[in-house]
Amino acid sequence: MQKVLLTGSSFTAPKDVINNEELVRSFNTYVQEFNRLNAEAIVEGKLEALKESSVEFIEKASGIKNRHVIDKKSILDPNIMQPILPERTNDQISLQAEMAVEAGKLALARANKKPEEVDVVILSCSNFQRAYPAVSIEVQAALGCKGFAYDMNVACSSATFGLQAGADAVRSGSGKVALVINPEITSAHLNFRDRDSHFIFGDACTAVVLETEKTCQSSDAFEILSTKLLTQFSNNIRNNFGFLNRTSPTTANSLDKLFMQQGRQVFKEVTPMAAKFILEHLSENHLNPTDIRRFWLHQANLNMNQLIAQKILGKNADPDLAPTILDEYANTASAGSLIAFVQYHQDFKSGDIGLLSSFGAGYSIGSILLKKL
Ligand code: CO8
Repeated sequence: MQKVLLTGSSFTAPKDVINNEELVRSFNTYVQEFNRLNAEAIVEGKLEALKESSVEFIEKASGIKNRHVIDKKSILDPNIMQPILPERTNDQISLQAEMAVEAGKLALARANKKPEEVDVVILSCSNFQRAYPAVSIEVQAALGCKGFAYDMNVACSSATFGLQAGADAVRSGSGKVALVINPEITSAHLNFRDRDSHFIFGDACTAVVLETEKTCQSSDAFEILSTKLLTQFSNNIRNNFGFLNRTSPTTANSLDKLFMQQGRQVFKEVTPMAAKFILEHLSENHLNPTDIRRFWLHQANLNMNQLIAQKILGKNADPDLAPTILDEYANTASAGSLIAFVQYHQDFKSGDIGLLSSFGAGYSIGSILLKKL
């Protein structure tokens, strides 16, 4: 079997940063105004008063301190509380494609590859900005790549599932060089008026280049030793946005068309599932947890990652073994574990093995074993 290599990786994030203090200040201004305007109904028991958010809760419950977003100003405006991203004309590059092109170029440069050497482009993320033509085909054209392109979505596991799809394409020979990109505009599908989740997400984009040894010109390559994926249906993380919404006008804009989750339930169910899955993957590859130099885990919640690492290793993991990036970038959906990889792999020596893992909506779990060449 052909060895498939990961030969370049990158991530980009918008310059705008919102810290917890700014986010909570805006949220609490909205809450106070809502309660003031509805004071009578609240006193009469017809309406429940909204509760304020707190920086302490956010940091303790999630580990998140900052998030990067495309439009800070509108998100923080208590009268708007969402990004405002004006629609572009059809002859302009679309926002999501623009994001993907930037990260894609960076990953290609690191892999020492020209865009015309790429013949598979996969855009894999939690939300696509339109139904068709596939955003990936726009990216393929903007970069000048050859071959074919397609979009795929497995929510927070989109990067690991995309990686397997790209690796399979290269291994089978349906393409020679694959570029897998994860442009996550999470802020557009987040309900910034929801106290339980307003702090969770940030925008970012990651990209990787996959190819065989025959074409590799990278000095920073990893062999993809093995990939393993799992899905199991759950409604606990759900977003009902879709093309049928307009056919049900009374519910077309209801809150379930944004991100919704039973966060506590997700935490309880996904943590043991992910730990068991990773242990199975290691065992199938005759590896012990102690053989792994670093775990680049999905970045949704710091406590969750610490518990998963503890279940895998039987002890707490230090930041060198399981690094965290969600303090700065929050949950960037599928991009999270790859941001951790991009930031924390330069110290790997030849032969070192790392494990990249995602978990989230679906439920979906992905685990990728990477060995430094
Ligand atoms: N400020 C102050 N207090 C709060 C706040 C707040 N903002 N929010 C809740 N509280 C209170 C609650 O009211 C509750 O109070 P009480 O005990 O009096 O009832 C208390 O704090 C505890 O609330 P929770 O039980 O909800 O808090 P948790 O400790 O469970 O923490 C988390 C909440 C952080 C959400 C946590 O449950 C978590 O991280 N769970 C895992 C979530 C996860 O991994 N989800 C994956 C989703 S991502 C994914 O799959 C991709 C989807 C696609 C993305 C699309 C873009 C948007």
